[in-house]
Amino acid sequence: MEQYPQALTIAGSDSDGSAGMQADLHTFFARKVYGASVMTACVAGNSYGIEASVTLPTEFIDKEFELLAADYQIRASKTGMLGNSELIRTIVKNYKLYDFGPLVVDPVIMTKHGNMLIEEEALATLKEELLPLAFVLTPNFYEAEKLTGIKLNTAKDFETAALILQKMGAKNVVIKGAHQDEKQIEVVDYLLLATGESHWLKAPYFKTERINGTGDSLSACIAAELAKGNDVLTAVKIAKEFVNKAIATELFIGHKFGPINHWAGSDFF
Ligand code: PXL
Repeated sequence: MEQYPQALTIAGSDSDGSAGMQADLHTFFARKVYGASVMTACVAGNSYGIEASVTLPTEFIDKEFELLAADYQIRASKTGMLGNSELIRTIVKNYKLYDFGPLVVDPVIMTKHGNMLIEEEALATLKEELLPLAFVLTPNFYEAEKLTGIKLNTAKDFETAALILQKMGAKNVVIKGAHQDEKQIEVVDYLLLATGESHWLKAPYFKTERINGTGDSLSACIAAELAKGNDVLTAVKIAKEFVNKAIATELFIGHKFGPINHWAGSDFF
């Protein structure tokens, strides 16, 4: 194995550095993995919200893939913001063309501020064309409801939703639990492995508004750990611990929904 394995984020740029591609690259760096990036879109925002976004031309995205494939040895990849059906199809086409390792799909739908990062019409393309390529799929509670069409109220609902997502083609599924209120003492995620084995993964709940980029960082950390050759269960457990540390060690940058602290999760195995 290389000194620093290479991983790829296929995502949108977030100008304040807290989420999207920047959160992925912070995560790769913190976990000692070299990060390459295929940019799909750019958003202009800060810790109060997002005010504008653009998508990049698909021919440009093709070039990003082509040049990386000609030179780098990507061991694992992840997707973040995908914007619309045309972008999703471009990514699917390129991902099938080259060997960029196992793919972690974070089906990003909405930001913490409530901005949509994907057009409603593109959800069907995401489900039908990208989801079957997912080695690991990491929807949050809301995204899992949107993708499966079922309400997640009980533990049984999580199990049913994960099975539906596996039937759609995702090999391993992590559904991230809801963050409810200040009485909540733990956050519980559900992992269904390709083998059928399942795990409830618990972590202490930490009340803070500095939570931008948590989902991006979790999926990036899973990709980083897969790039090192770890199995899915190990990768997901490390990613949860990484994000918990990054949330619990607050970083005071920006005034509202600020970034998590990627440095805090860089110093364990
Ligand atoms: O955290 C979701 C996310 C993903 N990608 C981009 C973002 C955000 C949230 O702000 O800006 C580019």
